Amino acid sequence: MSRLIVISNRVNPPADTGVGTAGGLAMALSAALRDGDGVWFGWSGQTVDTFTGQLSMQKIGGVTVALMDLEEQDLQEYYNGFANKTLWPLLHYRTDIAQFERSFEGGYERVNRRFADTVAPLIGADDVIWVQDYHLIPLARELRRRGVTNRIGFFLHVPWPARRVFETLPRHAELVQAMFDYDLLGFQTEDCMEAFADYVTGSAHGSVNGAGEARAWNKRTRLGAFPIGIDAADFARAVKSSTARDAWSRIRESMAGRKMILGVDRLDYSKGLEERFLAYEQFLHDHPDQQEKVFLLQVATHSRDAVEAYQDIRERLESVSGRINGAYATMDWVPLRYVNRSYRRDELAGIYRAAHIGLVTPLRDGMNLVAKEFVAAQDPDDPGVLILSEFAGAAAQMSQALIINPFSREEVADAIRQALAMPRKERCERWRAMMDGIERDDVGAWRDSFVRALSGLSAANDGPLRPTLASLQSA
Ligand code: GDG
Repeated sequence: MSRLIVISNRVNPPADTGVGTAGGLAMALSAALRDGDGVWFGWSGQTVDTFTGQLSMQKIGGVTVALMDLEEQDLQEYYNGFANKTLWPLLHYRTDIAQFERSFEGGYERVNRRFADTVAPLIGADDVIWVQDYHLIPLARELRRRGVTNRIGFFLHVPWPARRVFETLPRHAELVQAMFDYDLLGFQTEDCMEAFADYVTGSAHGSVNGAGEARAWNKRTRLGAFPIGIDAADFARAVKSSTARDAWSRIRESMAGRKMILGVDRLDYSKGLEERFLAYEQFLHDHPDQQEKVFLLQVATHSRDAVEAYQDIRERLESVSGRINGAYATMDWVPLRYVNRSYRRDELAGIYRAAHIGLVTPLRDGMNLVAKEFVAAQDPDDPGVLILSEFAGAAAQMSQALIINPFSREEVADAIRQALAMPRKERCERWRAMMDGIERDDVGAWRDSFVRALSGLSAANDGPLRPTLASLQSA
């Protein structure tokens, strides 16, 4: 029997969907695998003195997981190193802070070999393998070297950058060449897929045809855009839970009639938090009549604390938020509530619902699930307004949001003003159009469309597909 084997760096499904974790990939994968007969393989998050390759199989929150431990050196060189100090900034256009060290690269290759050694014995003849994200780009090459001939697909959760940006990575061609050992490469947006195609034709002197077939290094693979969604039905349940209702009441009470602008992000420099704070300051400056009538609640959960760039952004945010509150706060009004703790997922649903504006302003983002969760949590009869960065993958699907350039304080400040004044009828119309898309293109649809394209099944009885997928499968 054919199973789906999903492989990602961390395997951390929430034990209870109401609790959740901060991180888009974990939420999406646990939703995609829950109650199916698939297996989710990857790192346990634990380190040991010497790598053993031993697997621990468990069932967590309805998902079968296979976990292995890594060594401390792996954590430093592969995870904190190549993944989070080299690739993450590079893929988010931050060549200024990307670090290139050979030890990182060596650790990355070693851990990818360890993943391959450990998972290969689990793979049955008919299994379909789906590798997730930038941590594991060379994994298909390692599996092929070990004789694995199964279908293997790869999905990139983060952006694929412009060609000349990617070329700043030393030995970039080796990494892309390894991607040609996958049968299917999935991107969040058409834009990212086209940027990859541009690399193939411009840097690798290969070709990409109209059906998404890419050829280079005497190999071929398929390209497709598969925008990820949220578990809309599960989120609707979370919004109705008593925990969500309690959180809603608590925050509404604390609002004292003021309007709430809300940001929810992992504390990451790609999320544009400093620019967001400065844009909000601009809004307060430009609209003195609005002071004391609004406040910004920013929930920013600590993330990747071991990486210096994350310590830097934390310090900058503490300083900017302190300055704004120092300049504008009054006896009974704090303009910026900056919170570094994380909330249960169902509490978060209640907080989203209480907000008048969702402020989602990443400088670069593969998709951004917060934008979708914010919309999914709204009251259909009186929804809040989403302000969304044009550089989030979500903007390609959510054109009814107020789309802004997050680098322009004035543009973001104007959008806040527009959102606060937006009539209910217009809010409802924009919300309905976005909500239809969220319900239709949910995480199940994302999984099914990717797996179907990878398995090469006929789309004839499976309803409409996006044009890219349709052309992929008829090719
Ligand atoms: C990567 C890509 C892509 C946040 N704070 C809390 C909390 N969260 C949850 C949110 C959301 C998730 O974390 C964040 O997802 P995003 O998609 O916004 O961002 P990344 O973590 O950077 O995810 C991204 C995603 O992968 C999926 O492909 O969209 O572009 O960068 O679900 O709700 N959850 C809880 N408490 C918090 O305080 N429980």
